[in-house]
Amino acid sequence: MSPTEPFSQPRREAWWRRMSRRMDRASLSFSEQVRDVVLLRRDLDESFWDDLLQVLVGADCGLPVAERLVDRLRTRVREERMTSAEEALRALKAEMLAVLEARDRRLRIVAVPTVVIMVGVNGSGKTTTIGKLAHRLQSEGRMVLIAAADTFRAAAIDQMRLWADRSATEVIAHQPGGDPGAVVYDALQAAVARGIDVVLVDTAGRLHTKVNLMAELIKVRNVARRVIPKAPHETLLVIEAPTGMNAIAQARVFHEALGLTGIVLTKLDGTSRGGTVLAIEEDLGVPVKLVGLGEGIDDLNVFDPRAYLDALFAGVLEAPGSAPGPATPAPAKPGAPKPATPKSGSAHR
Ligand SMILES: Nc1nc2c(ncn2[C@@H]2O[C@H](COP(=O)(O)OP(=O)(O)OP(=O)(O)O)[C@@H](O)[C@H]2O)c(=O)[nH]1
Ligand SMILES: [Mg+2]
Repeated sequence: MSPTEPFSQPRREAWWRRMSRRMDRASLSFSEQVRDVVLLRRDLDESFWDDLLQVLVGADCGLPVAERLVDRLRTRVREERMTSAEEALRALKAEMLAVLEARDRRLRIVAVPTVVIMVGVNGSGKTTTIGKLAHRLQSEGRMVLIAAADTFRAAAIDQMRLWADRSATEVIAHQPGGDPGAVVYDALQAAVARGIDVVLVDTAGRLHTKVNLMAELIKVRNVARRVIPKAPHETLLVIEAPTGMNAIAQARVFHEALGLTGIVLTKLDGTSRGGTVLAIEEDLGVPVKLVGLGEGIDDLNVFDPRAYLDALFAGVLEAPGSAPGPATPAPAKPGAPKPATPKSGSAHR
């Protein structure tokens, strides 16, 4: 296992098979549209290309990405003398894969301690993602410490603690209402003293439009740098996949303020907005590194472009070498307790 690759391959494959079932809505909506609009048509004429462009824009690929994909595809179809819609669609999937595989998506766990700050609007899934990530990193043998720097909501610290307890991860917290910078300062000092591998910093949700709250995040980052000059090694923006194209405006502001190193796309289990990944990455040049597909502790993984596209095109094109899964969620393990998922208050401020 490389130091920057936290999740092992076999586990990833099984997880993504499960995911393709959970992505029902995204793949159904995308694949039904593709099937109806594209596959039923015989000729690769002008209206075929117009319809394909519309399907891609409808799936939230964003117009610039959709146009570029269609342009490239048209050239390829001409050069390779393709005649059927199915051939064109296979080539489309290959083009999308090439775009997605060009990015380095590894979590940069490069220093001891590596500092990861999670930011985003209210209720996007920051605390939950930290809980899941702590569990994953700990189970792979890394020592993790959590800084509960969401001091805005009284319940936020308890929520973070509940998650941390599930992976026996220690939390550094102050009183609600305290200075988030001071929490981070203490956590990083403790991490250095104890040789902790990864510090995960939970922050309060904030609207990107609130200038003073964005300034607070910059302050937290600067405090971190007083202890560890190269911190934060990862600044991850947590975005809910169902937000669709509106996420781009949010992401731009966070990126300008903090210089994001990655995106976590949560709630991919409940959306028909399959193309958002392409649009966000194109606009910001920042890779989607992790995805959340549920409220359970194991429902987080690295973003795997090939498996993602297989899930998206399921029902239209079969993934090579894989039998399509049933369109129902996997049954829960008998006797497995449903995890108590600490709920977010999501108070906007
Ligand atoms: N279905 C689904 N729900 C999720 C996912 N990630 C988080 N949630 C749920 O989204 C809600 C908000 O999650 P939190 O982790 O509290 O979000 P937050 O960004 O920390 O919220 P604030 O601290 O209030 O800004 C919770 O009910 C989570 O269980 C996911 O990947 N899929
Ligand atoms: Mg939170």
